Amino acid sequence: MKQLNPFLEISPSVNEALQNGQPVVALESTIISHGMPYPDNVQTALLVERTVRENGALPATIAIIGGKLKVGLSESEIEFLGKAGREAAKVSRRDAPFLLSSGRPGATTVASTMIIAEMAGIHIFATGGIGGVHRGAAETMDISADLQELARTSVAVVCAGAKSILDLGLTLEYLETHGVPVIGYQTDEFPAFYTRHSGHGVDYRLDSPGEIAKVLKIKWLAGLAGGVVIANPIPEAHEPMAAPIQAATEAALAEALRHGIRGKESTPFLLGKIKELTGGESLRANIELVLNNARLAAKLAVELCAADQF
Ligand code: PSU
Ligand code: MN
Repeated sequence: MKQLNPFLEISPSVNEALQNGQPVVALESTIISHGMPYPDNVQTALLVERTVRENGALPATIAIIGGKLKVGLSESEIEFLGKAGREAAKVSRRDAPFLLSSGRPGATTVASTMIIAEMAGIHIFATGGIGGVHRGAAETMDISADLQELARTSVAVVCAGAKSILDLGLTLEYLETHGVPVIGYQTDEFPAFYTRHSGHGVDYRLDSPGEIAKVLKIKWLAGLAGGVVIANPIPEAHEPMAAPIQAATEAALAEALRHGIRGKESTPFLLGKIKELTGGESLRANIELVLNNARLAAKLAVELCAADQF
């Protein structure tokens, strides 16, 4: 039934795992093309895949290539997207049909990765940070389509919270309005991506993958469709000093304003600037937190499969 969508192309190994009810973790590709520089992006993407495997699940990196919604990329496809960088399109829900039509390569954001994961029957997804309500959104209306997708698509997104380029308070309000639960993994606080603390609370704190899997299972069995945010703070050992990150964030925001950067360019521009301003420090943290999310997502996928008996 999954194969009825003529645009969906699931790799043989991912397809076999899904048919056999084995744990699979979805991974996005905008983080590869637009989120990190080459070649760190490719090395990280492959290391994330390996980390998922080492923790008992099969990775399925998602992108739009050759007019197909691809679930499970080969190493050479990951290399291709990493080299393409911003030459690849950044694809959210609205963009997907145009990439399918033109056949051009597209890297999927959290929103479009969720859509394609759900089509394939994958319910756990690991990334770095989700998009959110941008600062000044009352004027600009810049609210990531990721939030709307979380409202409607039944995929749990494991992330390190969201970056403070965003208005984290408004992001949490938006999620509340749209009925998206925010679970803190071993934390009471919503993490701010590079840093463990934001001053904002989570809705529910759960301390083990098993407890989280149980809630996910029950939510979807009970007919409550929609996504879940699982906020997993960067490990203390890899957390950079807050002050330089904060200073770089403010400087990046000011520069974006000066250059009139907006729309889909906004997030990649800010990420690139912060990286530049903090040197290797923010990139190192970024890689560590993604690996940490891949570990938790794999464990969750394992528990979710095990939870099938109830
Ligand atoms: N936040 C990050 N790193 C990222 C992104 C967000 O810390 O790479 C990417 C993700 O793919 C996310 C997208 O889905 O940016 C959000 O973009 P926008 O704000 O334009 O919706
Ligand atoms: Mn936006």
